Amino acid sequence: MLVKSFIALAACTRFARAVPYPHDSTSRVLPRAANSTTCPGYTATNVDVTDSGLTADLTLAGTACNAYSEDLQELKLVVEHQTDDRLHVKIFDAGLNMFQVQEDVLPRPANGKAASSGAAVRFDITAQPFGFKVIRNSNNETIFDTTGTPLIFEKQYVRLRTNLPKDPNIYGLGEHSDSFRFHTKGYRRSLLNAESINIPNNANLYGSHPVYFDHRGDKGTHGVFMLNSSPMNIDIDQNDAGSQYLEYNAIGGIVDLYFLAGPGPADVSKQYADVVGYSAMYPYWALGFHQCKYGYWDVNMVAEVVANYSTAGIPLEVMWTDIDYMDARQDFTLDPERFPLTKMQELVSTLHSRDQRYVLILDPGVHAFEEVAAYKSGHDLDVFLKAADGTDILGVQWAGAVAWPDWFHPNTQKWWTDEVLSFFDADSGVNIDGIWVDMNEASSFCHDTQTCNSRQKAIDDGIPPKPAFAPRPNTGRPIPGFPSSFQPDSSTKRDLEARQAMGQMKGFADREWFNPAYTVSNHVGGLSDQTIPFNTSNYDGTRQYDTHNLHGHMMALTTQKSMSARRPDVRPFVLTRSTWAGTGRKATHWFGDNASDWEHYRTSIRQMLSFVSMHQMPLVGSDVCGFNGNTNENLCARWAMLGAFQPFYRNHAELSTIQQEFYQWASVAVAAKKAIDTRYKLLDYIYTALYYQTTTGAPIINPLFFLYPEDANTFGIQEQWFYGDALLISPVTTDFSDTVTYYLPNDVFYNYWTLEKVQGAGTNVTETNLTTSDIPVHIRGGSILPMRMNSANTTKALRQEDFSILVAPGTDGSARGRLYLDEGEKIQQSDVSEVEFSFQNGKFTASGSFAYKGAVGESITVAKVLVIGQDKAGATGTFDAATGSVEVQGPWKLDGGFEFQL
Ligand code: MIG
Repeated sequence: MLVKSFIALAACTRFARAVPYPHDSTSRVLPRAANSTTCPGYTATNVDVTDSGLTADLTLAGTACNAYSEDLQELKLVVEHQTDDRLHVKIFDAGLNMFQVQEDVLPRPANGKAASSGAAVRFDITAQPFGFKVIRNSNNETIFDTTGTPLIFEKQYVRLRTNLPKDPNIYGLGEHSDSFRFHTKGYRRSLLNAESINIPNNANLYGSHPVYFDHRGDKGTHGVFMLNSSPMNIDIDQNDAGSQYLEYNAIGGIVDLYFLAGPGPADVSKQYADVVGYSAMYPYWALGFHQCKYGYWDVNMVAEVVANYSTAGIPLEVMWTDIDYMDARQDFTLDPERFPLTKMQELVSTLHSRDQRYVLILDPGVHAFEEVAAYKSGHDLDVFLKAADGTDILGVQWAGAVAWPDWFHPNTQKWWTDEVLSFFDADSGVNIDGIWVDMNEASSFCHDTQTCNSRQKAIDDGIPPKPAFAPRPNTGRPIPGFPSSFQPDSSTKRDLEARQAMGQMKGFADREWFNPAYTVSNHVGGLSDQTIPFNTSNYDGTRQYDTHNLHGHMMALTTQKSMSARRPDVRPFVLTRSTWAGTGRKATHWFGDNASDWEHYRTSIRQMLSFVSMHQMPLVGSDVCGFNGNTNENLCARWAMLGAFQPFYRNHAELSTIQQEFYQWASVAVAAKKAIDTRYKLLDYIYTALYYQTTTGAPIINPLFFLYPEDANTFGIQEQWFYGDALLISPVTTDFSDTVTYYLPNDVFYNYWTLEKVQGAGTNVTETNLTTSDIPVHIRGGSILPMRMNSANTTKALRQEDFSILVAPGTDGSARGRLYLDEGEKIQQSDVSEVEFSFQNGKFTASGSFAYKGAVGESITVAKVLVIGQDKAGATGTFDAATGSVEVQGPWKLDGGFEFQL
């Protein structure tokens, strides 16, 4: 036990060293290839215009420049007005050799074949040199323009540049820790999923989301999604003449663009969801408060934390355990001394009896030794990534030398599900409620993947070796680095499939896998450092070179299905570190290993804004109070408040830090109680917002410009946000400060805490004397908030509380809101309610559908309606001059509509 702790500490010290993270302000000179300036571009011929798009052939227009590899001679262009608001532009090689993202990864949206004549945008082609513009029809605004810079389309390099207007407002392109709105000079976003200790600025982080939002105020907002998973640099810069551009530089894949016409920011969110998928709906309990720490040494300590929360009177909904529970950090095992099965079962049944939940972690790497059961079963089903000689590709994770699941192998789902089913069996295993998948970039402790000997590295790290399997016989994989004709002679089905797959969008077989001439900036080192080697073939004939960024996404999707197999009726809860476009369909995400400091407290806001509103991942958040390094009372109290207004609310810390549960400091406990109390009273409001994000794409977190798209002052705001669309959150954002200066748009607001009416003037407002349990929250005029009368210890108990409806009239005296009610956990909801509240000319109305009747003990009763912003009593209700509100007493049961005139 001691030995294990020591290893862990040693390993973590190595990772947790203080890394300075410069502020994201300096612009760099982005490297360019000298010979890319001489590239000939393409000529479009056979342009065939149809009612809803066009097709054309593109031919290299001169001598190949071979800037970074061979120019491809013949390309195809397909342009489709898939809907009135979505234009699809695809440029790919006529030979179909370049990699295209598999349908399993991202099922393509249907082409609705909208008529070009009615579409929001038009496509203007220039044949020679080939280029195109996308123009918004309503105002002739050019939203994308590749003319003037030749397309480069090479085996290992694809470049496409669009001209942009001056000072563009560009956002998205996660995952990053940079400013929410991007710098426009010398700014690079690198999309290459990687281990990212202390989430550095100006760097590639854990996930890749190649979509950006371009907001042009009253000229509209549009989105551009590049459906390409290859590592890429996206450069936002100005040329020597000062003209602004955005440029894709990918090391593979094709140009596969979806233009989302908006015209409002939330319209783009919806249109993006139409392409990558709408978020899954999550259980009601997932919105509760979560506690985790790396370094809860044994099951007793875990139980103690749960007990301490209850003693402190701080509601804890979900308890987590990190890799500590595993036997020598191996997936699907329990440490027999520290986390024995019987005790784990007691822990879980106790949690469940108290209506609390439990989540455990899994890593992708499986300890590659014969006596490791999950390795043996995976080996039997042949699910691990293999080298050409049939041996496992190894890496090093916490367990030691690990084999990597091939998420593209047809047996992998079954194997993983079987492991999940048996290990987490409700009776004979650990009956968890959710799974957390980590390290799935994939992150390997081997630095140089070409030279590192994983088994030796594990030994060097102090992890005892176990006897290995003999290598498997060659199963006929394509051999990386050789032409596709040079393949092992084998008659296995697998080989046939792999060979048939060659030349069908699987990527060229003969490429420079490790050091291509054009490379993508990677903060951990070379292109393929600290991960699975890029020359590794997947079962379907694709390579890690192209699918690296999909590893975490595929692990999350696979795990979600496994969770579904355990409890087929309920919504699975999977938290994943690595993500790609559309991961939100199935999983939630946290922003990884931040540091316990103010910079990362602020960063959490920017990351949330991008992920929720632009990447369709609503249930996200940062490690509250910070992960690496010791937090402190002031920061942790403020973060407890901050996190309560972010979607996923989990306190988590690293192994070597002090404990930072909210009960550790008196002021933090006070803040946390208030934060959770407030969050829970608003839980149905945010659950409703979540439901609508899953059905309409409208984000549950709104950047200010989403609601005030014509107010230029809002475009760069990154330390305030709307929780839902009605609550403006403006936290203190600096160390030991009791003051915050925030922006109030020109609109009616109400102080959430005092109900006082505040007329925003499109100016900054300063609030002082804010204790660590104070956070400025304003209700946006025009909103109706469904709230619970009281908070509770668990979300289950919360559902027994009556509702209280808060009406906050806007400038014109009216307001609207909604309430979605369902059973909270089931996938198939037979009876749901969608209640619409409105307030107009003094008349309050609740209408809509009312099928949800509530489980035994639950309340669906509205006890009262409070109308704020009033200066006198009405015919109904009681006027309170101090708060300027009229309270109208119910009760009204939400099994039907009701109304009253104030
Ligand atoms: O190398 O499982 O981001 O949340 O506590 C560190 C241990 C591995 C990284 C995750 C972090 C987790 C930790 N993991």
